[in-house]
Amino acid sequence: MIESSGDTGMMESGSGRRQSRVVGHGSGPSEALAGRKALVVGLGLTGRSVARFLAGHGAIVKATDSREKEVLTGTEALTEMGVDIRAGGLRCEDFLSADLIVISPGVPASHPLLAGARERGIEVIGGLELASRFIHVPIIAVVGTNGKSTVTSLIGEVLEASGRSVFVGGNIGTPVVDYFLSVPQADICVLEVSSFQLETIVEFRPHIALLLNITADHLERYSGFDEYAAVKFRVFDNQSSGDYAVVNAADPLIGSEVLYGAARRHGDALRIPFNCPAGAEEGVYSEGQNIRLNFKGLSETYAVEGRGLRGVHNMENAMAAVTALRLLDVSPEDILKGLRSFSGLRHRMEFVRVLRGVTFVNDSKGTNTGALMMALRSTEGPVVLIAGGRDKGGDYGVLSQIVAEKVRLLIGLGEAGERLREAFSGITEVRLVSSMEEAVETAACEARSGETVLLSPACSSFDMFRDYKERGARFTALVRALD
Ligand code: UMA
Repeated sequence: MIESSGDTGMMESGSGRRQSRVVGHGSGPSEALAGRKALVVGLGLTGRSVARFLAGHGAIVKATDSREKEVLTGTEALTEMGVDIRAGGLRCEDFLSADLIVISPGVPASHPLLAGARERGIEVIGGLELASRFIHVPIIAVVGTNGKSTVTSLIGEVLEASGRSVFVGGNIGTPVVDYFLSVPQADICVLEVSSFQLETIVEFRPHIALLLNITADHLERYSGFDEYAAVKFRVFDNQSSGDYAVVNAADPLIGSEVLYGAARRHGDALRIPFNCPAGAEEGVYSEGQNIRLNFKGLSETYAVEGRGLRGVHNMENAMAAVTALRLLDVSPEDILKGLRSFSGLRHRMEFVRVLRGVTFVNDSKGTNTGALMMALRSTEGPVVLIAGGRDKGGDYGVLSQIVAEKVRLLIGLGEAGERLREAFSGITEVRLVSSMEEAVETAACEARSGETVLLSPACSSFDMFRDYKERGARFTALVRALD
């Protein structure tokens, strides 16, 4: 069913404005998209996949990027499919001549060029919204400031091991629209969903939405913490009875918005709280290394063993994942097997080596203050911390106490170095360095037996590296080369 502008096709957009719906539920992509004039904004991973999908279903596609064509990758294949590449800047005329605009997560929904398009009733959505209109299998959406990738991977791995055909994607690295490349098409979708992706949802309705935690992040993009948090809660808004909202009961903001009291809002899904106080009659909680699960008449215990799920934060991650897996009818035996065999994620509290009694840990994926807090809480003994990178506007003050307790030396790296020095120099020793080489050399020289050298930057990597993976790989290689 294709609906063009007109009363029946009008709906709220991510920006709250009314806009027309070009593609809708109930029709296949070719039926909905053929002949439509689509503009794809951003030619990174998401934009390239979206452009391929739209062109493959008969849309007339332009794809634009602020960067010059020479530095973009993968555009030749799109040109061969008939996609008109408009590189080297975003132009107003491209925005106003489209029926449908699909933006990449890195492009804020508040981008000024989108306002004019919306005024004209042009639909503006993201890849998550676009793909989900054509995905007719249950979607599990994992949302939260930290732990998303771990929970997404754990759910995906256990489902697959239990014999289900699964697509795992989203913010974790595979664009959601790539679901349509899986052959045969998976019968369940597990998606890591970022706040950037949620900015542009309209009808996106996951069968199970998990909200793990909310702490300050991406304050360079939002007016403040409240706006960032409000975007995350949108994941529940289109859910109805028969769907599930799996939420962290120990997070006061999540509790007041989704679980308790008169202010409770956000959709009609059945709430399943995890991280409840021990002994809770309804919900999920931890006791030592065990998870106790009491809901929908179930009363079960799961032992969380194995290297991949160490640390307090991982107990919370495991509680969330086990809850979703039980809601999906995965057997307790398969879940226990999965908890034992899960090996954790690369660059997330990844053990590198022990040298002369010093343990080296790579947490390059820890790109905000909440992640650093969890990393420090999960590390035993004194820490030589390597932090810094591109500052994201977070308040380092929230880390004062834990840094005072655990960090003997802080090695500040990259653009955020000065802010780190200001925040922590009265609390612990701070030294600024100008490269990862210097950081590792200093750490190796200064750390004593029994201590941990932890790379957990609390910042993004883009001032010095392509991404957090390159940063983590450099750290790991340098640490392995130490003698
Ligand atoms: N661009 C413009 N104009 C702009 C902004 C961006 O033209 O105003 C262009 C850039 O020049 C670039 C392209 O857009 O060519 C990049 O698009 P993008 O930033 O959306 O990146 P993708 O490669 O499409 O990757 C995105 C996610 N990136 C972001 O959310 C920033 C990836 O998450 C995700 O893995 C991928 O889609 C697949 O789904 C990364 C991320 O950093 C890991 N996410 C944030 C986080 O985890 O904190 C939210």
